[in-house]
Amino acid sequence: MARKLTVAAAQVGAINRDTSKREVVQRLIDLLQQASHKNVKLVVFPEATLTTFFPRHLFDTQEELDTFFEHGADITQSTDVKPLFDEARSLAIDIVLGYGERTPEGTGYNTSVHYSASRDKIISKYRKVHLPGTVEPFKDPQAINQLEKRYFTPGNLGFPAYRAPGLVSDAVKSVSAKEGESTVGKGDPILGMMICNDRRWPEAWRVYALQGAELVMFGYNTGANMAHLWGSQDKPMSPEQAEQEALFHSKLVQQANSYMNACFSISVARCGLDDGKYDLIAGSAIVSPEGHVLAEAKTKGDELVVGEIDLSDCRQGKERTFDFARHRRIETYGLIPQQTGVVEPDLL
Ligand code: CDT
Repeated sequence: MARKLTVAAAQVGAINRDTSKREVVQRLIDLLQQASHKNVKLVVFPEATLTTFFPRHLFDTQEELDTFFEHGADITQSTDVKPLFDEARSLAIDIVLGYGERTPEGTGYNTSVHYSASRDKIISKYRKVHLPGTVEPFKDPQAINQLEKRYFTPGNLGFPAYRAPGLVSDAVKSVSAKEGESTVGKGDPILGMMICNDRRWPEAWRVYALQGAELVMFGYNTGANMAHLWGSQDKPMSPEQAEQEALFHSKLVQQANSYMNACFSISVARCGLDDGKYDLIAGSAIVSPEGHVLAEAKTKGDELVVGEIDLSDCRQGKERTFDFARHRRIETYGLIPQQTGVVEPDLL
């Protein structure tokens, strides 16, 4: 049974430190309008879409830092961002949006939400689990900081897969399911969100796959030349080589994990040269459950990457090579939830 859906990665190019949220939101609305002309039903925006990637900066005041976050319990009502949700509703397009979330209690999270146009509300929220970087800035003034561990708390919502209504036709619902007949692979799409660095961690993908995820979506801000974090200062690379390497790893983890978890994935970059000096990779892509790139960005700026996917293509992997119920051997995986760091065998 085909379960077809047209999706898009809405890649967003350079955003400077002083670019206003209102200006960014207008660019996102332009991308949404392009999506509407291509019959797209689901658009994924990047990590921390609304501002420059602020964790690279150390701020003098909490007040200034707070301007980069969204405050309040419901982002759909946030003054600067509401026009985006209004546009999504009127175009009948679901959106996934990353942003800095400041909770009413004052905790900062790197967050992503799925807004369902048919329900006119947020149907799922994800908070980034794997925060990269450091708490303190690097001593080297030339280094580009990544202060996510300073500004955000690790996500406390786990990796919650969810079903999104209104995206595929003829989805079997709990009320319409026939008694005794399997509903596996016939319901509304099963989705999961991650954010940037999470994509490099197979545990995150596997937890979604264990919930039957058919499409994993994530935005990213990945430095094109982050020698202090990647460690490439030990093996000097030209800026061009460093960018190619960062792009290679980004595609590698997306293609490999899509294949190993038999799911589609959409990756979407915040990219380009922020403030004329902070370079972020592009490379937004839609990848199939067999690990093939179906569509990818051609530029390093605002660009809509569109693909038609058929969620029934996940069945091949989920029912054969990666039929977890038949082939996983959980009696041998005990270390995974027991141990964080590496413990090597005793020396000989
Ligand atoms: N934004 C984000 O998570 N960026 C990270 C940088 C990692 S630096 C080791 C990424 O995984 O792309």
